[in-house]
Amino acid sequence: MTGRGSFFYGSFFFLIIAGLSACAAAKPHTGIAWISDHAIMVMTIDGSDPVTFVDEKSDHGGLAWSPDGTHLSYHSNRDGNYDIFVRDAAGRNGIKLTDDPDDDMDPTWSPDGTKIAFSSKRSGTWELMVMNADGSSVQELTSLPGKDWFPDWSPDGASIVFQGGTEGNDSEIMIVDARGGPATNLTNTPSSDGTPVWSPDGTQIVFVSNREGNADIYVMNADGSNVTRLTDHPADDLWPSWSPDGKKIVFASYRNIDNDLINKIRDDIYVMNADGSGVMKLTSQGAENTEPVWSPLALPGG
Ligand SMILES: [Ca+2]
Ligand SMILES: [Ca+2]
Ligand SMILES: [Ca+2]
Repeated sequence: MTGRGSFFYGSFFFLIIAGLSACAAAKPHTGIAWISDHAIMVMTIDGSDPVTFVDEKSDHGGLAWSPDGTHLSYHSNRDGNYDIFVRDAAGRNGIKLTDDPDDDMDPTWSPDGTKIAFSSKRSGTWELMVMNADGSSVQELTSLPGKDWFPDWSPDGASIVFQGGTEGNDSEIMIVDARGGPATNLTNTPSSDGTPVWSPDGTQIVFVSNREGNADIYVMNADGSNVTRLTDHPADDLWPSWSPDGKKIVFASYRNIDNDLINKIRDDIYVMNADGSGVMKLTSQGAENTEPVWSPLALPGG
C-alpha cells in the first residue's frame, strides 16, 4: 500500500510539474509580431525563435501591441467579415472586440491603453472609429469622402495619424485630433503615401510612398516637413514599425538581400537603423512575411 500511495503521490506531483511547465511555455512574447501567410507569428528582435501566435486559417492583419506590451490586437475575418480581436501577449484569452456585419480593421491603442481607434466601413465609406479597449462605446472620429485607413495614435495621446484624403486621392498622410474635428493633410502629393507610424518620441512619422517610382520608406517631422527617404531599392518596401527606443525600424520588403534580386513571390521582414543604414533580413520561413510590429517591451540593446 505504501508503494501504491507513493506511486499515486508521485504521479500527482508529476502532473503538477507538467502543468507548471505548460504555464511556463505560455510566457508572454516581447519581440516582433508579424503576419506569416495567414498566421500571426512572434520572433525575437534578431529573427530567432519564431512561434505561432494565432493560426485560425483566416486572414489576419492590423497588428498593434498595447502600450504596456501585455496584449496584441489585430483584425481577422474568421467569422465571415473583418472584426477587431485582442489576445494577451502569450497568445491566450482571445476576445472579439467588434461584432459589426461590416468590416472593422487596423486597431491602434491610445497611449494610456484605455481606447482603441480603428478603420470601419460600417458607415458607408471607410472612417476612423474610437472605442473603449473592451469594445464598448464606439464613436465615429472622421467623416471624410475618401477611405480612412491605418490609424496610429500619437505617443502624447492628442492626435491620430492615418492614411486618407479626398475621394480620388485617399493616399495622403492625414492627422486628426483624437477627439475629432477637421483633418490636416501632411503630404499633398499626387503619389500614394500610406501606413504612417509615429516615432516613439512623437517628433517624426515614418510612412511608405511611391513618389520616386516604387514603394520606399520615408520619414518626416510630425508637421510634414523635412521628408527624408530611408530606403532606395527597386523592390517594394512596406509596413515600417519603430523599435521602442526609436533607433531601429523593422519593415517588410520584396528585396532579396542574399542575391540583391527582387523576390516577386513573397516578401520578408527586415530591420534597419532609423537613418536607413545597416539593413538586415530577419525571416526566411518560405512564406509571405509582412506587417511587422515591434513590442514596446523588446529593447534593441547593444
Ligand atoms: Ca465586422
Ligand atoms: Ca472616409
Ligand atoms: Ca523600394
